[in-house]
This record gives sequence, structure tokens and C-alpha cells, in this order.
Amino acid sequence: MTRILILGGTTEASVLARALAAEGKDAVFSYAGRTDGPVTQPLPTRVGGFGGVSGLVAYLRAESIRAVVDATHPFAAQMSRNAVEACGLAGVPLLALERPSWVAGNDDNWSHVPSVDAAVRALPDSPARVFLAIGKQNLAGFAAKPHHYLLRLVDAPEAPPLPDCTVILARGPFDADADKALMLQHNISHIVAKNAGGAGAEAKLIAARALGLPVILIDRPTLPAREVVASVAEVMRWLAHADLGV
Ligand code: 3Y8
Ligand code: NAP
Repeated sequence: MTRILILGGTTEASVLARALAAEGKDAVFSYAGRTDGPVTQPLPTRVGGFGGVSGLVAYLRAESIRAVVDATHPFAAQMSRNAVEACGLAGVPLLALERPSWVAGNDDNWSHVPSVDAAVRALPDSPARVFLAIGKQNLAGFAAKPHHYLLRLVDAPEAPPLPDCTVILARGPFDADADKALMLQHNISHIVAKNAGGAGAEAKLIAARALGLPVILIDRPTLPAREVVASVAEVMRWLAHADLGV
């Protein structure tokens, strides 16, 4: 039996973990340790960074990992880059499980920006009430625009992350009706989001469409070339491949 490493932290990673556990596969699930008390997985789970590329190579060798599935979030670019390099050095097959980007429909009022800084610049200069649903790692730059920000975070911040903000604590996946009620309750005029794709973060886009609100959508970072699939079923087929022997 050959050990599989799942780089997790997304809805799809959790679905994959359940499929592997159901088949009794020898797999280990990995979280970065970004949040307090992450969702419990049905697989042995490790939490925390590996220590860069060299740390990951050492882990792959020490744990006799024979296949890696990168099921991290599209914005977890550093982890994905490290996985490509480390698996290349260690000679371990790597597959990425990645959900497609969201694509605007006729009723959507989206503007696409290449970065968080560009999202700040895309906000109006006149006062606005902005639902900033991009987590806590990229908030500081928004202080440049004196808007009221509604922040949705997983864990309580030590101090208010922005001068004029309301913080709500919630862990997705989220619901469109609840997000619509939230936007009405806070009189939101703009939404800023990452083009995460998937269903877990889509609720706010569906709510914005229903309310006719503009969305500033941040493009995904570019990642190195690697084999990518978009479904758990394709991952299971890849893992069953003869030369992986898992
Ligand atoms: C630690 C594991 C599962 C996974 C669920 C998905 C869905 C809910 C939607 C909004 C957007 C945001 C954020 C978000 C979503 C899923 C998925 C997804 C967005 C957990 C989790 C970890 C993280 C890390 C966290 C980041 C933050 C981003 C919040 C667990 C809940 C905004 C991304 O406080 C922090 O430091 C949070 C940091 C990275 C982005 C950021 O830069 O701040 N995710 N999210 C993982 C680890 O330690 O390895 O705690 O249980 C997982 C999920 N978050 O099993 O069902 O698959 O996308 N996560 C974004 O999309 O913009 C919330 O509020 O509408
Ligand atoms: P990142 O910036 O790409 O990674 C920074 C460092 O965190 C990595 O170099 C690695 O540390 C460690 N790391 C990241 N993911 C890891 C994992 N699954 N297991 C072990 N170590 C990991 O990552 P991020 O954007 O902060 O995301 C962190 C976690 O949150 C990931 O699991 C991701 O799937 C999840 N997530 C992120 C977002 C988002 O918007 N970024 C959204 C939803 C979920 P070392 O170099 O020390 O190995």
C-alpha cells in the first residue's frame, strides 16, 4: 500500500478525503494551520507548514509518500509552487485538484482586477459600504480608501483590521439567501472577492447578482505548469493508475 499526501484546505479536498477514507486508502491530510480548529477530516491529519521546498522533500521521503494531490485553494500559490518543485526533486507524482474560475453571467456586474492592490484602486473615491470577503491576510491596503468595510473572517482578529469596519466570524461554505440578507442588513454597495471558484464561496456572488450589486473580482495568481483535474472522480482514477500502485 502506498501513502498519498493530500494538501487540503478546500471543500474539494474534504470531499476527496471522504472518498479516500471510504476506500481505505493510506492517505494523510495536510492543513497549513491558518485557522483555529479546522474541520476534522476522516484521515490522519497533519497541521502546519513543511518548511519550504526542502522541508516538503524531507517529508515526502520520511513518510514514503508515493503520490501528492494538491487540493489547496487557487490562491494558495506558494504551497502549489512548492509542491511542483518538491515533487520534481523527490520524483513523486503530483496532481492538482482545482475548481474552474467563476465566469460572469448576463445579470452579473463584475469587474476583474489582477491583484488585491488593484481591487483597492477599483473601489470608488466617494464613500461606499464594502463587503470584503477575502479573509484576513490581505486587508491592510484597504485602509487607503475611507469606506465602511464588512469583514467576514474565520477567526477573531486581535484588533480591528481596518479603521471603519464591522467584523463577522463565520466559516463557509455559505448560503446565497443568508449572504443576501447580510448585504441588505449592512446596506452593502460593493463586494470584493477572490475568483476562488467552487461552491463554497459562491454564495456572495449569487446574492450580489440578486441585489444588482457590483463585484470586484480578484484574478487568481499564475501557477507553474502541472497536471490538473477538476473532479474527485478524476483524482481517484489517477490514483488507481497502475504505476502509482496506491
Ligand atoms: C485553513 C479549513 C471545507 C473547506 C471550506 C472553499 C470553501 C469554505 C469560502 C467568504 C469567503 C476565504 C477564506 C474561504 C472559503 C471554504 C473552505 C473556504 C473564503 C477554511 C480552512 C482554512 C481556511 C483558510 C482561510 C484563509 C482565507 C480563506 C476565509 C478550516 C475554513 C476568504 C478565501 O483567518 C485566516 O487566516 C483565514 C485564511 C486562507 C483567505 C485569506 O487569505 O485570509 N481560507 N479556510 C486551511 C489550512 O489551515 O490549511 O478551518 O476548516 C477552508 C475553507 N475556506 O473543508 O469545507 O473550498 O473555498 N476561506 C476566498 O475564497 O476568498 C471565505 O467569506 O465569502
Ligand atoms: P500559501 O500562501 O500558498 O502558503 C504559505 C505557506 O503555508 C506554504 O509555503 C506552506 O508552508 C504553508 N501551507 C499552505 N497550505 C498548506 C497545507 N495545505 N499544508 C501544509 N502547509 C501549507 O497558503 P494560503 O493561501 O495561506 O492558504 C493556507 C491554507 O488555507 C491552504 O490549506 C489553503 O488551501 C487554505 N485556503 C486558502 C484560501 C486563500 O484564499 N488563500 C482560501 C481557502 C482555503 P511551508 O512553506 O512551511 O511548507
